[in-house]
Amino acid sequence: MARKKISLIGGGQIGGVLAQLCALRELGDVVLFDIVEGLPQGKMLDIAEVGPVDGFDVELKGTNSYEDIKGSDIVIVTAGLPRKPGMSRDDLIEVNSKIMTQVSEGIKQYAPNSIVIVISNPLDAMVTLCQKITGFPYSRVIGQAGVLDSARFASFIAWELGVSVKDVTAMTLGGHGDDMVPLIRYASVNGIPVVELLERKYKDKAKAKEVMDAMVKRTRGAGGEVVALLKTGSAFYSPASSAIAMAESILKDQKRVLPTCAFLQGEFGVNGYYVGVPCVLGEKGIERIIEFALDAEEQAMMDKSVAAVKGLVDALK
Ligand code: A3D
Repeated sequence: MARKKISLIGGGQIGGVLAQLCALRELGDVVLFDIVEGLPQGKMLDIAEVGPVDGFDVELKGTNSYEDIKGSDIVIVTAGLPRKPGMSRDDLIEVNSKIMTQVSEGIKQYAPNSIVIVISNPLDAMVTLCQKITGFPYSRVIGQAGVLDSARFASFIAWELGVSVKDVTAMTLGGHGDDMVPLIRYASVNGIPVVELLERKYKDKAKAKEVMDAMVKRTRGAGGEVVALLKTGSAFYSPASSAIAMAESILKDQKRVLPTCAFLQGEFGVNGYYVGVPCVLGEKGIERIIEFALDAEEQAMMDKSVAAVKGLVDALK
């Protein structure tokens, strides 16, 4: 059986960490593409030379030529500018649309059978554009945002309750913007509702709600919190790890249920837009969208988030 091939378009902060994670986990051979000459070659040489120390053995290639992505099973796209302090993700739409157009044409020509995971912002609009230009089936063009947003929500819950992050389950739905939808009702510690645990901790329902609301607010602004601290770019370790979880589920046909930016055709009352929802990820990409009932409050938050996505996608036209 041939080794899997993973191509990474964009050799910046996230691209470099993606390459290293692919190597450490021996997910397959890796190609890192960037338009800056020497950057992807230098990063891949740097990572490759530590194979004897880390004990991985995969082929790593840096390139400025799209031809090298031929035969890719998965392509992960991070090409595009990141935010600076004070910017919203949406402020990136004009410049990153141009980049995404070029990138998608390259993928269409040289990796027509690949599954594409987009990370570039504004995420929901960039995935939409990538699917339009490649013309690939919706199941093969997806976006990473929800795995990271959910991990941030879960981290804040674990820190608040003083329990291991490993035992917290939490999920966010909707667009990757300030209106994302952290699902309070389904957040749990090994199945025990977080709301109940907060109420027991504070012995006061109002205080418990206040604490939960603060965690929801922090989750929605978590990307901006990192941007404000870094000052020169946005989060890169966490989006890379999140996309690798999705890629691994696809490459190993694990069928994990991960929040994924997926094209909806009626699910959750949304038609014709890419929005974050739980999906089964396997060898075919999105194999199933998992639908479940939202209560009135959750549906209202979802509708608001989808309205923001629509505004953004309509701005592409
Ligand atoms: P950065 O370190 O600037 O890397 C971007 C790379 O893209 C640079 O190396 C550029 O040279 C390269 N590039 C520019 N134009 C092209 C092109 N036409 N073709 C190929 N490569 C090109 O940014 P980063 O890695 O920190 O972030 C990358 C993107 O991810 C940004 O748009 C961020 O906003 C976004 N991001 C998304 C998330 C999500 O969770 C969705 C999180 C964090 C960042």
